Amino acid sequence: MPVRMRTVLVPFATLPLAACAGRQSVLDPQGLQSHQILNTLFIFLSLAAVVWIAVVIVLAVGMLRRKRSADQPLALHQPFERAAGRVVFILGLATLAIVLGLSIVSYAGQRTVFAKDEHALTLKIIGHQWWWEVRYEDDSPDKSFVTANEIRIPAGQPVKVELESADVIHSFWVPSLTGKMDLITGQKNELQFTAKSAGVYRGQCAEFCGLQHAHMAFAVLALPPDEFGRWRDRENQGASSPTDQLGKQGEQLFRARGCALCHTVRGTLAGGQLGPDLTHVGSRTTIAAGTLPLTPATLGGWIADPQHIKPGNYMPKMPLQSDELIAILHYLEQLK
Ligand code: HEC
Ligand SMILES: [Cu+2]
Repeated sequence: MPVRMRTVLVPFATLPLAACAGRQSVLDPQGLQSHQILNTLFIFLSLAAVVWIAVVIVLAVGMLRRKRSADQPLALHQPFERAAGRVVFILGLATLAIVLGLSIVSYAGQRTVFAKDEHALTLKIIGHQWWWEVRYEDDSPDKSFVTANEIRIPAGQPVKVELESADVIHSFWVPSLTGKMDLITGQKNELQFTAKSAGVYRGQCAEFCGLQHAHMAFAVLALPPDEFGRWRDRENQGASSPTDQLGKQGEQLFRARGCALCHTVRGTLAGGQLGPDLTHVGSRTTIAAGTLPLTPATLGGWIADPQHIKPGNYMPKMPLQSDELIAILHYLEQLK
């Protein structure tokens, strides 16, 4: 192969391998369910490969040993016909056995993937164009809270997510942990999964849901159970009031400039429901559904012009003076 062609082809040939590991991969399972799905895939794939190779070998032998056609092609050769009939019958039985066997493998796999645990931690997840509302609901309302685009769970414990949609059909998919499940308006779907160890796993909306579908990602953070408990206690509390002058000014501007019409900050007068809950936005790792990592620069850029970062999303560009922007940014950064 000419060197130039090789330099072009090699990166393409190795591209699929790049997807084999990392925090979003079905081939590197980190959950009980995704492990089972990979096992099932492996069994199906191996059997299909064996059948395919056998067919190709028989075909090759047939082609190599091909005889010249007889003088009377329509005349039947009885012993040969009988032998051929037997082969077809046996292969028919083998096909039946393989299909039955794979059905059993698939059924057994599904029993693990869709197993229900009574004591699972239950979350409600509501898909919006183009972000995820995450509700931790407890029997006592003072232990229930709402967050967005980030799902923190205890590692090693079963989690149940109840899935609904506020608008169109979305699909919840965390390849490293489990299979997909759709979020549909007016219907409650649910999915259970268990992260085997602590880590950060990436999820992605897997059903085309409009303009910014590709920017509708989320993170699942599996924490050691005691750390999860501490996080949950902290998240339960309302927003801390700003301590400095600039922060106080930011809190006022957050209401005066209309942000509070769409966003809730628990413990303040801001109670809008159209956008993500921002009570603890300062402690999230990304903004705008995984579009950007959360830093002062990206947060400021988002508030200044969300339509530039995520064109067509439902947060309008708000007319803000630069000192107002700085005050609001300073306020939001304190919402840890
Ligand atoms: C008309 C409703 C609306 C208004 C007004 C609005 N937002 Fe938003 N905001 C949204 C929506 C919807 C999103 C989610 C966008 C997405 O990711 O698709 C959002 C996202 C955000 C985010 C990112 C949150 C996250 O977790 O990703 C921040 C921060 C934010 N808005 C701050 C503000 C501030 C500050 C103002 C006032 C200057 C404001 N918003 C005004 C609707 C609004
Ligand atoms: Cu989508």
